[in-house]
Amino acid sequence: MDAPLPGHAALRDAGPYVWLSRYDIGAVARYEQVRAVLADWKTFSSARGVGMEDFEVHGRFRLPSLILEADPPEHSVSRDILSRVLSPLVLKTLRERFFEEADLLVSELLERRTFDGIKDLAEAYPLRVFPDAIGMSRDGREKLLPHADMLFNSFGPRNALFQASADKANFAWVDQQGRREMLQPGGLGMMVHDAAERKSMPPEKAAMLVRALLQAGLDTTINGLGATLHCLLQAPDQWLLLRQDPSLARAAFDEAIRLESPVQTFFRTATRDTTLGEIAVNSGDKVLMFLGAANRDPRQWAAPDRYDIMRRTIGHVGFGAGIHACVGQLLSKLEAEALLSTFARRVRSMEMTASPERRYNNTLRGLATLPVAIR
Ligand code: Z7Z
Repeated sequence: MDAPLPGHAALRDAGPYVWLSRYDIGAVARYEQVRAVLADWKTFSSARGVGMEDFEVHGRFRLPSLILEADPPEHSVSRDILSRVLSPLVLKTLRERFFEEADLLVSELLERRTFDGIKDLAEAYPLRVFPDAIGMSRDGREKLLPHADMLFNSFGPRNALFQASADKANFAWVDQQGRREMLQPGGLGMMVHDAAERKSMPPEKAAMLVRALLQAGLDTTINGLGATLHCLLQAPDQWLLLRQDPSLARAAFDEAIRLESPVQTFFRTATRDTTLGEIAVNSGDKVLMFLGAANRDPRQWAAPDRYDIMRRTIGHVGFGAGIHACVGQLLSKLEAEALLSTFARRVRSMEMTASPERRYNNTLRGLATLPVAIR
């Protein structure tokens, strides 16, 4: 069985709130309690960090995000700006371009016949459309993925994985990319600046919101696309369903997000004494939410380990829930729809040509390689 799954089952079965003495943190792995923590932002705060470190105890390792690591009312201002910029109306303007790029990429892959489903598809597609949609400069885009790898490692312990990725990341460069003068007119980045200005938010803060898009929008979507391809390769019946009806592309993506949960974990900090499933939670506890475990909780899902693109996936926590639910999810779903529906329309058959290799990160779950052949 896949490595984390027995551990997740043990955590769910151990109780509604579990103490992890090795790290001195609390954890929730059942669907009901993960939802309860996500829903109650007053009791389970993000402002002291959503990684393992408590900002009030350990200090801040860099400027906290104005949206991820904030509570209302500060959070609401940032959220409002980003949700306008990532609204259905704005995303409609990207649609045609996203489908054209998908068509070009699938043509190239059909000509090659064999390729790496991670590097050549799951990474290649977002790298072609996402930085352009933001309007970021051409130079240095190859720094985005090493940076994201470091960032998602930084939410976990300061272990060897984190250290190795930190050595390859360039913080200063990424911080620069959000500035107005670095961005193309008409892109989402510039729209963030314009919306921020209307709310009298200073330009340095607007730049941090653009940074949030760059940090949060690429690696997450990549692992979601990689997970979908991997799921489809392992479930030929579901691949057939998708080929027969490519309009199921979004459903295939959403179900892969539920099943594989590319973002596996996140933390909150308890702001008062409370209970979870009648177990005491102490004020100041760091609470680790196992999103991936909740998304396979048999207390919530029928046949939770089955990839079923006809399933009602509503309510899964792969994009979070509550006030911090992924603000960019419509953008990621548009990328998925464009790429996967085009792929399903044009590819007649596909198979894995070797075993995939896992990629390791303290927060993200995904693959390093996925060798495939298509016709
Ligand atoms: O920089 C940011 O504001 C930021 C926001 C969200 C960075 C990362 C994320 C993020 C974290 C996105 C976990 C998805 C999952």
